[in-house]
Amino acid sequence: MKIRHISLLIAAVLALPLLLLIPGCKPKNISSAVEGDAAQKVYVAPGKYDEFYNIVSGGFNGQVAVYGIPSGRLLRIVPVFSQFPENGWGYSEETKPMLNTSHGFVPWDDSHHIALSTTNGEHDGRWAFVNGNNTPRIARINLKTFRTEEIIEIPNSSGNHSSPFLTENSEYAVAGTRFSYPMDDGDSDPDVAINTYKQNFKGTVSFIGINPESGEMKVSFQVLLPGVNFDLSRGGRGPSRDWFFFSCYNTEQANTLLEVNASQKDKDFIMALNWKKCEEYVKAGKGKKSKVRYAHNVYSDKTHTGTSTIETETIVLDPKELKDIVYFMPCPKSPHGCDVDPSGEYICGSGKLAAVIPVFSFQKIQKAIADKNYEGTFDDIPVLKYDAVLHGEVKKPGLGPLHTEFDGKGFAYTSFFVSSEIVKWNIEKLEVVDRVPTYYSIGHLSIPGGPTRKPHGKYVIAYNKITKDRYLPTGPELTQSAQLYDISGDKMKLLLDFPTTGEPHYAEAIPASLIAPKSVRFFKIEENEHPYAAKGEKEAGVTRNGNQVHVKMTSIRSHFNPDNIEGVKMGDEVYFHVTNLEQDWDVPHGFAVKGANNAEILVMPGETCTLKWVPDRVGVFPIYCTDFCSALHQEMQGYVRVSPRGSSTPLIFSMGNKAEPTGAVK
Ligand code: RUQ
Ligand code: CUA
Repeated sequence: MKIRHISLLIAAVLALPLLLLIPGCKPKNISSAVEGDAAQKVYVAPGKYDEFYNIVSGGFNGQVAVYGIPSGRLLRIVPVFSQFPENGWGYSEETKPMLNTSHGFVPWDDSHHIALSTTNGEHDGRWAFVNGNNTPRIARINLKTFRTEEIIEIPNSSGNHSSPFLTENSEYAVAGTRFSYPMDDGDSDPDVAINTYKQNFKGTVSFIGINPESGEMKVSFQVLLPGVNFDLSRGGRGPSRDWFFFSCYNTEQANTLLEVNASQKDKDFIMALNWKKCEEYVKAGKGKKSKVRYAHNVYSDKTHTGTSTIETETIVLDPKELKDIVYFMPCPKSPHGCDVDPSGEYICGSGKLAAVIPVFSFQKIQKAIADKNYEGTFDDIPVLKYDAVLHGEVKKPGLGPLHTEFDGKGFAYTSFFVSSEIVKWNIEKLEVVDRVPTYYSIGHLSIPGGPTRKPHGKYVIAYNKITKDRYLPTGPELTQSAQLYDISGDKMKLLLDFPTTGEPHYAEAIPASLIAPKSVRFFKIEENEHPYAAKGEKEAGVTRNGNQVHVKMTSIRSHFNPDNIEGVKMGDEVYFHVTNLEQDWDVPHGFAVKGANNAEILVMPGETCTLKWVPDRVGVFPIYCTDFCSALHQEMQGYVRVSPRGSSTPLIFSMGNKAEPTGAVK
């Protein structure tokens, strides 16, 4: 009897951790967190549109995903830094140059942060910028087409994490290097011992100028900085619009076991940088030239083709000589997020290991600079006194603060990774007014318009790092997850969980009304300047140039022209330049050929895309359309005959002819 009791007890104790993981044992407040009308608030009836576009980085998938809010429905995946076989991005001849870098072709990356263009600090619905973290790059997506139009590599950088945050009028996107490293431009010798970090490693922040009309980017200038880790950043706005703020960790300047060695000091830094002053110094010729190679890739909507140019020079400013461009402010402890409120007056640092959220005052920063109220210098850069620049601290807000967003009504919302919650607090009074749990371990959070002067408010969306038991299990790898909360009242209310692809880091949501009316429906065929475009079936044809065979092919419901091709030989490279002749919305045609070891392509109306195919054997190979385009989609097919090397089969092509067979002459 006794023994049975003990074994039951042991069984119960052993089961306890498991019990905690099953849905019945979720925290009590989960059921109360979802109110009775939550379903109604996120229900977008069939045929109705969502109120917001939510543009979400894909993390390690190197892409960007677009969801509707409040429904959480996935609308589109925009390939950026990663090849995407679904539509041939990075596989088609036109898009391969977009993934070129000074390291060669890099068809993947890790994208963390979205920045939507602003005018006067408000969303203008023109472009979305996103960073490539690993091989430093910034991409620009045109929100008329939801396509990546430009990718620029960031030279003199290693790990483009604090990027691509924007100035108020999108004059610049910023790119701070996460990893400091020995400079490797033409005038430096980067072959140094790793433990000489303190002497030899440097950081940089780059300012990527954005053309106000076309959006085209260029590396305008860079600022050389002490070797620390630059983590996140925000541009100022309103009174602080000339400034940028960056969180810095590893001010210990450790080069190994950072989890211990970079967690020694009680305070690291937020760096305040005056980009307007930098601009003036560049104009006055105070920059030094750095010889460094980086790729600049631009996709043209006219030629439907990307080109990659290798640039060879940047201009670098040195704050050791230009004394009034950079200041450090002490910030407890290992700060991650660094966020500016809509008024531009308050800057909050989120110290991952801090027990408070410090809020800095822009006015006080200006006064401390004017008064030279320094506590010392760090690598010759002035460090302002903490008390002199502090508006105040939010005490005991939670554990592991990461990022803060704003609702425009005087409240800030901070994500807490360790305590898995969103905490709402009053910016002026620094008082916590509400908190809600997240499931689980929230990273970024986003309020529509949260980083602008005029937040759209209404919702906060949590991007969680751990999903655990929230969805049906799918083996060891689980879906990533976002959660939507209503913030229209005093208290935050959980409305919806929705799964996300890749790992969502930052996201921005924007009212649909700023984008939907401008959305491109198709490309005008008469404006197609692709060199191999066939703007009508009469222009279709096949030509040979040495071992290159160029097929100018058209597609229209429901045939290709030509659809019979003979005279291709082993050793040939065949380029299928497919022009979609349709001039109507939502009628793409696909193209695939058997044995192609790149991808299929998906061609939008009015566009030309090229698939390169090197046949590996003699025979007759089918081609077909991969997008179900009409009732006769299955009939949209053809054949390519491949003959042996040196065969005398003439190069012929046709569509709709019952041509006489041409026998191979061996
Ligand atoms: S980060 S979870 Cu790469 Cu933006 Cu903070
Ligand atoms: Cu064209 Cu199916």
